[in-house]
Amino acid sequence: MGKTIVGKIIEGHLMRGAPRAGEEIAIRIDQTLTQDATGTMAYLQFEGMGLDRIRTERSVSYIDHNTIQVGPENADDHAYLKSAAARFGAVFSKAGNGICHQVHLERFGVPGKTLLGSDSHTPMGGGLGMLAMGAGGLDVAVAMGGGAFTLTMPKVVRIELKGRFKPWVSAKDAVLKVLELFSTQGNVNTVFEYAGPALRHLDVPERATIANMGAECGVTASVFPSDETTRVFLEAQGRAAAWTELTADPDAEYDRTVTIDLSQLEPLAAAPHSPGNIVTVASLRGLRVNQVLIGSCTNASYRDLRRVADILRGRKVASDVALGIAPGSRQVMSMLAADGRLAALIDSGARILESACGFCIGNSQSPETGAVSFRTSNRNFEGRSGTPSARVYLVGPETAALAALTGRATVPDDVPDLTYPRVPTPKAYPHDDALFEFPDASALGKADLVKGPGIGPPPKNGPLPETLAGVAAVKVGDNITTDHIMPAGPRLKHRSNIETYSRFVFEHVDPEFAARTRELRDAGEHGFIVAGESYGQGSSREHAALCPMHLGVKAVIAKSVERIHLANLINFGIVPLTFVRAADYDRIAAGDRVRLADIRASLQERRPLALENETRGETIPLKTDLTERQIAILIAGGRMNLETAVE
Ligand code: MIC
Ligand code: SF4
Repeated sequence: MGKTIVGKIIEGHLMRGAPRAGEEIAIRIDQTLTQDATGTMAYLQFEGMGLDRIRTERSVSYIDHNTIQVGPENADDHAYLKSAAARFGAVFSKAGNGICHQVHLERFGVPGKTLLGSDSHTPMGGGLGMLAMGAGGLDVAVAMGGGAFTLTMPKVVRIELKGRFKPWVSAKDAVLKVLELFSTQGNVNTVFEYAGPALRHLDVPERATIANMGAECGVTASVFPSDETTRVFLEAQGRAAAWTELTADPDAEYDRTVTIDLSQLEPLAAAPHSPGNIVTVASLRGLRVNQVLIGSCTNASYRDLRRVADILRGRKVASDVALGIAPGSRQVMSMLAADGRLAALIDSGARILESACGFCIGNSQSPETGAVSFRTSNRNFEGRSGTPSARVYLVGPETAALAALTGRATVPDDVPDLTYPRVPTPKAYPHDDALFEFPDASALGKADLVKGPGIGPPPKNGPLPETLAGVAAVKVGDNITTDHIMPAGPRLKHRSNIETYSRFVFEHVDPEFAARTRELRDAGEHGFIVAGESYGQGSSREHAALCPMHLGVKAVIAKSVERIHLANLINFGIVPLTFVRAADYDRIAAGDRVRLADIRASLQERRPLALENETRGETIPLKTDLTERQIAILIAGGRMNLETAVE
């Protein structure tokens, strides 16, 4: 039987297990990336596990999330990460170099390699034919130390692309279509593998946009073949030697095949407050738009911004719209500067923002109360923009540029005098690697670690108690994202200080949660989180497990839990459980006294699990789908407590 691309990469990296969909496997990781908001904890854990140097082919530590630097916390983290990169042997990418995923694609990604990143949009590397996956910082730390990455062998869905985009329609609309077809739920342990005649017309940055937002469907990765287009891109980046061809065998078997005809697509948008809430821009026509932000790892390539500049050239942004543009990398910014398009953007009235995550993580550019904001980024969770009442629509760069000009949701028919600018694939990308610091053999193992006052060792959990007994500390609904659990924006600067950051757990869902749960912990009670479907979707931030752990949470009981968050819960010793009957969700209320007797023995002996709701005098059957390895981690109270964290 022929092999899929995913099958080929996994086979070449398999360290343990049988690559049959649904089974646990462990694979070798060739490259890792971290960013500053998750990387500080990842490197602290690397240190905490006693690891001495990086053993991957390439590990890069990016500074891109926390570049606002109000107060010393962010800069302290940057200084620590710089010193850790020198000591342990990572490449350090300074602030100003750009967003990790965009820069990694440009300068380091290699087709056929595995990439593990402490950021959920790491799958963007799939645009280059990598098996690129997001994970919690602890899993990435283990991979940096040479340890295997354990995952569930995914099902592979083939997405066949045919046809060609009409003018004003682009890669973002294609991936919004994928989101419409697959939604943000129910795609755990699946990989999307792209194929079909349309690939000829999609260059690497467009493929990367599509791979990037697979994360919103919850898939493990999205993978494109490595073909002539990939070779041309790598050559233009001065990295021709990194190219290898990688395609699926013609008789490869897929779990399912879906075809999308790009020529049938029209401009789409993800409406508030979910990336899966897909509507046509035509259905929004005339909607007043207050703010337009173009950037993020999804849509800030040279191709995207060149087109935006050509649309805006010689025109002015509507007087009641704020337009901000954040090029994805320093490379993109300097290309726009060199060809005069940066000037066209400035002349149009755009505010040029730093090449960083910035607005996307709610770190800046919060819109006015009740505003409608059109953004080219990938997440529009309620409140993520920093303005709880804002309505954020995710759109492609063309739709964003038109809205900036007119101040309204605009379809191409509304602007018949505008010609759609064509963008040729660049023959050469300028590559000045001056903002990277490459490891220097003489500093390896020697460079001093620089730790500001807020940077302490990561907290550890105790072993799992025999019995869990306490209170349902909070009850939340479906689609709770890691942004709900652990807000970013202004709170982001506390990422390396768990004691402070944990005060903000569920801040906007239940502002009393942190104080109440901490009190319970101090009174010797265990905290339980009760949730609906798809708990923990969104980011890879392990703080969404680490901080609840610090507050004494011992178990999450949900209808379903998303992949990366599930792994993070286990890594920090929080038991993830699901209802046998989804309707039993209604049989627990916040504040109920609950008990899971003999949890250690029950997990080890794989006995049926039952939650006693002492307040109601009822018993609720629960289940887990944990492997031996995961049970061992939970019993130990988290992966940091295992003697051999690096397997
Ligand atoms: C995000 O887009 O939510 C982030 C910020 O990039 C996160 C990582 C983080 O929380 O630091 C992600 O996607 O994993
Ligand atoms: Fe940064 Fe936004 Fe991409 Fe996350 S989604 S890596 S915050 S640009």
